Amino acid sequence: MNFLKTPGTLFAGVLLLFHLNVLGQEMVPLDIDLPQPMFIGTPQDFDVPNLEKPLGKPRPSFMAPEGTANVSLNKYVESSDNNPIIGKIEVITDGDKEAVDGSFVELAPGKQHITIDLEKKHTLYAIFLWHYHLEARVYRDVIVQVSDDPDFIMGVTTLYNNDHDNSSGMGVGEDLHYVETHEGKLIDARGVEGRYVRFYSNGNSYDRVNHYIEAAVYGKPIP
Ligand SMILES: [Ca+2]
Ligand SMILES: [Ca+2]
Repeated sequence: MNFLKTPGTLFAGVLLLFHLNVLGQEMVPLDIDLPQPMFIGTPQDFDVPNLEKPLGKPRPSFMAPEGTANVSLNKYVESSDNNPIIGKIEVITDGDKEAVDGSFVELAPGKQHITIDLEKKHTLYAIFLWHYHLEARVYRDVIVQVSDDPDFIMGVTTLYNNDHDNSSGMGVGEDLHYVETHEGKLIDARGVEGRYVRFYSNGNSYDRVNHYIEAAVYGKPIP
């Protein structure tokens, strides 16, 4: 019997490769609870360059090492706007991702940032981000960084940057603009290590203010 011609054996082999990464850690699907969708479909009629095409189906599960968890839940968040227009900074890590009144914080117009303190250094695998999904919007200059420095001067890794024209002055980003949906934005954290995660934005396709419903950082503490 020829092994390679047995579909079952081939399938098992592919599955095994899929579940083991190069370090031999078992990889498992990172399934997260999604909030209620507030609109159907993903409109694309935005006057925004480099806009990501909608997938047209639910996002596939993200694979992460076994034991990866939401390490930002209820962690302290600092903001460049200490006196939000609407809501409280704490909603960003309270676990509630629904797009309803009271579940979001609205920050001042222009470039603003928030920083989550994970309290210790972690290995990070994925970040899920919901700015606002009550209606379809595109947030501008979304930049996500990780560092051990609370001031983000030393040792900064940029995981995402869609500021294609450098209007936020942090360097040109090659990542795509995207329409906010209930699925949130998934950012691959690529196993980067750090204690602080910072998120920038610079207004959105509807107005100049900035919103956050939830930011969930998935990783493992470094022993
Ligand atoms: Ca929340
Ligand atoms: Ca820009």
